[in-house]
Amino acid sequence: EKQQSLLLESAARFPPPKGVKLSYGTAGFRADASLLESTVFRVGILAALRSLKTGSVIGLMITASHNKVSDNGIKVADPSGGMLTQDWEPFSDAIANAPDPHSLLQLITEFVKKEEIGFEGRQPAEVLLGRDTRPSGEALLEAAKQGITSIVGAIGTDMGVVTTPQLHWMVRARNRGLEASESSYFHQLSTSFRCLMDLKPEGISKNGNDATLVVDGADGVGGEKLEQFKKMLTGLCIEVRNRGDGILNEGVGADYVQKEKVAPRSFGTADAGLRCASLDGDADRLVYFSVLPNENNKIELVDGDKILSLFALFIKEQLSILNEGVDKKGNDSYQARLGVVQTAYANGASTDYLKEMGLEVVLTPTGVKYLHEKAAEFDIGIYFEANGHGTILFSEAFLCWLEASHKTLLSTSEGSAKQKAASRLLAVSQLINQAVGDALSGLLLVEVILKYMGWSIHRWNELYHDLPSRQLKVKVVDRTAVVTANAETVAVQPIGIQEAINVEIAKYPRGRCFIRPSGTEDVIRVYAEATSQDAADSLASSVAKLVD
Ligand code: 16G
Ligand code: ZN
Repeated sequence: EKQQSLLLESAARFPPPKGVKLSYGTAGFRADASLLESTVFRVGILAALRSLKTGSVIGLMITASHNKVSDNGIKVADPSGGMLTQDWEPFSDAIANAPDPHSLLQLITEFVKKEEIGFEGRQPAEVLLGRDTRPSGEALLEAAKQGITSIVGAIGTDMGVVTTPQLHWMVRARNRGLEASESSYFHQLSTSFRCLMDLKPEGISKNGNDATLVVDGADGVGGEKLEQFKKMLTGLCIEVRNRGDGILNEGVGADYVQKEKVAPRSFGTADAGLRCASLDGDADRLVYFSVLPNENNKIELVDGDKILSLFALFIKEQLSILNEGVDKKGNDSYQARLGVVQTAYANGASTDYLKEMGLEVVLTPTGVKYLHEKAAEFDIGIYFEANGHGTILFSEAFLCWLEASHKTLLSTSEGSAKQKAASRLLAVSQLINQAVGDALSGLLLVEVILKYMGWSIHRWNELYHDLPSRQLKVKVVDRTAVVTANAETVAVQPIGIQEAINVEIAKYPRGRCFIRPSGTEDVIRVYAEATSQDAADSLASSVAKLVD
């Protein structure tokens, strides 16, 4: 009863906005910040319940990523540090839209019963809270805290302004009994980075990548953090621009650079040829680019697909060093299953390249939760969206084997090629975020690999040539009218539309095109690819007409 009155009382302080229906979407709730207080409060309740249910620490991140500064959002990190389990999404939609405190209480009571969530005898719920640099973040974080503490005994721990991947990393660390602070995060990344830098092969020519890396911080949290962190990085010189003086995500950031294919604000022809990178507003996306000379802000874009290809190349090389001379049935060998996961947005040339490398390539629908889940099925699963969100996951079984064999190699053949390959893979598993895509750790791994290969950004970009592509969006009354299948490559509804799309595709050599409802905006997205930009443009626009 105490619990019930506490909930009713606090819910009364956060009335939902009238006439707005919110949905958890691909990556949590997102809307204009002024509409979100009650939603965030309610997600606070959900996080406390999730913590009770799992007996673990849960995370809440207040961010709207690459969206405009007046927007905000909230997403939940599960005990592993990954996204909230999909089974709880319907409950989060339901409570976000409950019209009044009583209906909210009723939904919660039913859900607690159904999920058999116990309140007594357990350790109290604990939720780690973080937010990006948006001005609305502070008040929303307070609302989330009030939601958490409206569950008796639950604690909300404020981690302050952090990147999304930092918060996910902290949740994961806490649940593994490790210290969850920003300094332990920086320490782990810088230590594994140094280890990898020390393991560079001898005699690799220094091929132009000793120059400074110039980073666009999107005027958000990532730029701020990198400016702090770079002092801990030996052997890498970084200049951070757009550290927060300008408007968040406005003409800056990974989303802008990847979609518009132009240099962000504060970059221009004076930077032509330099190795540059761009983070998004909450630093979970990363793309590289290089400004072209004399071409008003045009760039050579090195997107998520190419980061994935670079990672895959490096990991595959280390695995083959480890397996050299070991026959397939060898006792001390471990045939690690390496797999890569992409979405339909991956450039067709990247998929061809990865397949030619002999890799297993799997497609999933858009959204980190799908890619992550798939990648976790491999011993080493590398996933990336073309937009720059991705990471590398290592299975526990493989890491166990790797640690053991690293120990044996250390005692028998210290300094051997195999021992170094094992050290490198272990360091990568420490460097790269195991919870979610992380621009800061991804950037460090890219830098290490470029050093290792002795490659410039141009050499890297030459791995394969992107097919020209075009993305369009079509505003529609009801985006749910489009239903897709096969990782969004086929539209099964409206009936007949796929056949019509196929007729258009057939007009272009190497043409590829798909449509899907956006998970974050009221639009249908169109993606088209062909052998020339004109062809990709015209394929996209003729398919967009079919949707309209
Ligand atoms: C969200 C997703 C991102 C996806 C994008 C697609 C997460 C953490 N983020 O930002 O992975 O690419 O949505 O947006 O899952 P769309 O559905 O509007 O095209
Ligand atoms: Zn983001």
